[in-house]
Amino acid sequence: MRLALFTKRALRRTASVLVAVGSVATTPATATSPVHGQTVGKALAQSSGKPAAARSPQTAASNYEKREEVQAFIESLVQRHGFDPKELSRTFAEVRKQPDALRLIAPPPKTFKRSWSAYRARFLDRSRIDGGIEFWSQHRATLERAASIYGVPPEVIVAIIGVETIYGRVTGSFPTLDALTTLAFDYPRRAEFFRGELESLLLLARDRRLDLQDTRGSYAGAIGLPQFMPSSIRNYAVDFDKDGKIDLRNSPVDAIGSVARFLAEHGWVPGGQPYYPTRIGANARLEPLIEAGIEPHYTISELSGFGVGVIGSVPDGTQLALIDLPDGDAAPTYLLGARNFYVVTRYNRSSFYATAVLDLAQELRSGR
Ligand SMILES: [Ca+2]
Repeated sequence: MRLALFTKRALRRTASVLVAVGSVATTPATATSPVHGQTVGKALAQSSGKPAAARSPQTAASNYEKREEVQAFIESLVQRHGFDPKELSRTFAEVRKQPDALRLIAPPPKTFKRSWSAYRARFLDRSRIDGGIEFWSQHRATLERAASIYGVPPEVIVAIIGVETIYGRVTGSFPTLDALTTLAFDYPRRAEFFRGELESLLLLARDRRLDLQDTRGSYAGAIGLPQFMPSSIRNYAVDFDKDGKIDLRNSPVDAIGSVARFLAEHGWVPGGQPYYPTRIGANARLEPLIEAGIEPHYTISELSGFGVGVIGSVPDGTQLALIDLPDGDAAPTYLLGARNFYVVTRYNRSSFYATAVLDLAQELRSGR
């Protein structure tokens, strides 16, 4: 499917264009509050290679600055952060609404059945495995430095960057300011979240001289190799190549350090096994465990009271959660998630996502 979404500005500034929109069938659309990785799967919609001239440019600005709620937002930024109101009005006057961002973020129909096996096949493919092994050897020293500082193993850092953007190959071509403004003011369901991210983007532009006109990424505002949202850039990104600026779009070294720091700050336990295979008894009571959520709170002996066991052994005192991975009409897959599984879900709040990242990490480690 071709997308006709190009503004003059977009045509001028980029040779990369939106091309085909892949199936969204396996995306973690039920994620409640994605921090990153909103692009997973859907990011594949954005690749490069077709001439921009083939698009119909949308020339008119969308007059966001005239809308009451945008004026209130500007006023609030002026009050709380001392922005110049005229400058912000000028910024919003340039914004072009992104209808494709609204289309891509829409949840799937209620009848849609999520499929773990389809999702897994998509992210554990040859290009991600081979690309990951190559990325790992290219950046071995950096990955080892990140592992020693933050305690996160190289394969997990590489796998996240692989699932997010195929090692930087697909980082998105939506103008970030336009995408976030569209979602902040034309997608009521998540308005609060996206207004927060828009605020973070404007603060990054002002305080760290991020070029708003030049910043592109996913339809949901995620940026660079690791697809960090603006608030995550402000809170967790690091200048890991020490060139004086944080650049997640062009510096794989900054991306590696930033992913490792993100996981460390969210409680990554060095050396901790992220999940364990489980044995489900014939009379197991799974519903209460699924209801309890994915944050690990049960010991293995508590789980056995529900008819749920582990295959192999688990260190004493390990807290676990039952993770269910629905698979269309087939039987779901279950596993027992420990702390590090939960930490990966802070990157993208989806058990499909976390399991794919961790399984890809395992493939990379054994494939080296
Ligand atoms: Ca840097």
